[in-house]
Amino acid sequence: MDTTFHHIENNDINVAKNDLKVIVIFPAKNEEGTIENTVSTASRSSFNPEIIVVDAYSNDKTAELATRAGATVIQQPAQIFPGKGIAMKAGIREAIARSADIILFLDADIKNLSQQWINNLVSTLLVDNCDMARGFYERHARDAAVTKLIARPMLNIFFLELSHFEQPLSGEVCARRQLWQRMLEIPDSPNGWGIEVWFLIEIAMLGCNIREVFMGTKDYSSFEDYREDISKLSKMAEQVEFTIIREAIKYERLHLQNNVNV
Ligand SMILES: Nc1nc2c(ncn2[C@@H]2O[C@H](COP(=O)(O)OP(=O)(O)O)[C@@H](O)[C@H]2O)c(=O)[nH]1
Ligand SMILES: [Mg+2]
Repeated sequence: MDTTFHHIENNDINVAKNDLKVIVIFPAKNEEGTIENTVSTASRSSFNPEIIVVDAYSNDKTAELATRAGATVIQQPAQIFPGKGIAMKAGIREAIARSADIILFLDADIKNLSQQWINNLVSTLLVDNCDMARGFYERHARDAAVTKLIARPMLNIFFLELSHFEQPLSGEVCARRQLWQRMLEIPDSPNGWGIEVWFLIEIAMLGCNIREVFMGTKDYSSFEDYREDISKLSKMAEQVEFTIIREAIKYERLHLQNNVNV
């Protein structure tokens, strides 16, 4: 067996553990049921990360429980909802101010988060020497409707080179500070649900090397909110769709619609 890979991996990870500052950011809106566990699980991962929770003025105990679990809690800077984009950008600014080398986002509503997720994403960035590592999952047949019916089909039309991504809307994404800093400099980034696919497209258009990492199954509470009523996803669908159209205009991909038989 060739052990070179493992040798390099261990060296890199040891260097990372000692020298690199990893910051994990959780955008969170009313996640009192899961936030304590997600924050404490993440903080126990091998890279000793600092944890930032960007709270959406939750009216439950999210902020209190996150603080108790050891996170720094900041409020997202504007009371605009859905505000996942605002929250992610504010989290990046805060992590840069705290001299993060690597910034990793995780959704706060994951019930089965394990330290391995954080370890896998950060190690992929270091060992594979890629620019972004993204989590992907085995999803329930009725889960991920916006991914399956909006994001992937639209990327397939306008950004064919991104059509292999299983989870273009993954909330579990990891990159170095410099790449996130670059994202903050690009104008007109989305404030809501468009942010994830916007980051993916912008980072890909920079020519970056993006890896998807398999995380197993994801058990999370937002699925319970919409599994009985899929119309709860319509705002997200609208924002993701509009973001991809705007990016298609920006990157002059609109003519590709002619390739679609309707
Ligand atoms: N700060 C902030 N976090 C949000 C907002 N909306 C959702 N979140 C958080 O973003 C993550 C993903 O949201 P979720 O509703 O689970 O989306 P889904 O998993 O894609 O259906 C969760 O941790 C939410 O608590 C918001 O407006 N502001
Ligand atoms: Mg969720």
